[in-house]
Amino acid sequence: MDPEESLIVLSGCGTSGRIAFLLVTSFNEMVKAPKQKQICSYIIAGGDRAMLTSQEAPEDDPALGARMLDKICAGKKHVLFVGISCGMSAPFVAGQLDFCLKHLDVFTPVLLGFNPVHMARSEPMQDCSFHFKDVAERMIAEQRHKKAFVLNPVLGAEAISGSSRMKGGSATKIILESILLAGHEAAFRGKRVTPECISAWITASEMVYETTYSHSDELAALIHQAGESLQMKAHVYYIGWQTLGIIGLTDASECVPTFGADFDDIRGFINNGFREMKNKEGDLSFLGPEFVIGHKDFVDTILPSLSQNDVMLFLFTVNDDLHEVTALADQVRRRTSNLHAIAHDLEKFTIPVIVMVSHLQRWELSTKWCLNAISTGAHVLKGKVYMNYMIDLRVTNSKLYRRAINILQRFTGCSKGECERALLRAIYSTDDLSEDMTSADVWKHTDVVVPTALVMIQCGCTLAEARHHLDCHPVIRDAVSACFSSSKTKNFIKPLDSVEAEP
Ligand code: F1P
Repeated sequence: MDPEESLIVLSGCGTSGRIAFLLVTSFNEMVKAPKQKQICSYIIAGGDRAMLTSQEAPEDDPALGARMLDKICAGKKHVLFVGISCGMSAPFVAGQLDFCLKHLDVFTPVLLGFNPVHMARSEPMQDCSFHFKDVAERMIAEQRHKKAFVLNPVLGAEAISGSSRMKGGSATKIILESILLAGHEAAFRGKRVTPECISAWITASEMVYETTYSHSDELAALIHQAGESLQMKAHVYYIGWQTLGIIGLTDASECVPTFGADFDDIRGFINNGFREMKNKEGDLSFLGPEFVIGHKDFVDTILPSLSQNDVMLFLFTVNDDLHEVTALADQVRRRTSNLHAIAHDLEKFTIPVIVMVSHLQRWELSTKWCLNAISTGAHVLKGKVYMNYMIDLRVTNSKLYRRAINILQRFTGCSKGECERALLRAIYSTDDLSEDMTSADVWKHTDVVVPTALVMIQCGCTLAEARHHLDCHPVIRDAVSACFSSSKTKNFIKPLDSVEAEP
């Protein structure tokens, strides 16, 4: 493969884009040769800032996806494009696949998702004559001629979890890593890659899974600690090294749109900050506090005010500079004893005869699973989840808007129209919706709109009453539960001036 003429591009939105970035970074590191152009590149909707903050509006724009792909492939003769959309739904990715299908002389498109094609999203897309399902079906048609490929094992828990960060990120990583590593073995080491090699990698991931969850007692203790911290309005800090630092940053940043968390409830830091990330756009720290990510930044800005209630979690492996790890741990210990570590060593993962698989990739996967469990469990303990639904999600694009309406319908049994109206009332902060308050511009909203709408519908109350009810119950789950139990008697919300504060 000549990097002057050829390129592999992995692209996705949100979690899928972050996994694309992680895979590309590791792969380029593995194959890097002096003065050689990189073989692999990533695209994330919203650009590099989307790696640390949720930038979900660009996901809705198929033309933007196509333009970004066209730009990074300029001058290339052969491009393997992998569009990742776990729910087979992101318009940004659909636009890219459509672009590839129109230029099959250059592009070999691959769609990776975890839905059957007949369940791909069929909602109209912004300024576009086709929808995601159309594109997926065209991909299937081209697959017959081996011009395109659809990888869609049906697994994961999007429908249950309401969030793709726990749905497809790990499977995306396992599948694409296997493909990239197989390609590497074949192209650079002259090895014959058999289906057995590939399934050995999948089996290896299963063993990582078993090893990780064999520590469920320790994990439960960490979840408990992190939950207590969040309930006390304290913080959880992940201090990671190398790609484990990226895993920490990713997990932390996803708590904001998934659980309605503040950006500093759970925060990640990585050694050497953006230099270690090696992202295309370089140092983004000028964008604001969410983008301040180096260990040194942690020491300068957080450590001086660290309290015993904050949980510190170090993420490292035997390959990291253990003197550096110890030195930082000593500094932290002077302020708190609430210090924990997920540390990987070789003994723990002795998986026989799988040549293709590097230890680091297994450690990344294991760390991802641990952190997903810790941050999710902590938010459950904080009351951000009601009957397994992450109801305090941010409504920041069309998919999440639909998801919010579905959640409202599920809990209230009301019609789609009623639920949409309540959501719009919460979004526009009004009880009187005007004709032109369509859904066109609603995604920018970030307040607790779903719980507010839920309370309004269930209790037949005004916006102000619903907000007051939520203010009286700082724990979202309690607010919603109270609403459901009291609404059996309907008028549970007293007039505003007679409501007493919660004890
Ligand atoms: C992409 C994504 C998710 C995010 C949210 C919005 O999903 O950005 O990562 O959590 O659900 O969509 P997908 O295209 O991979 O299904």
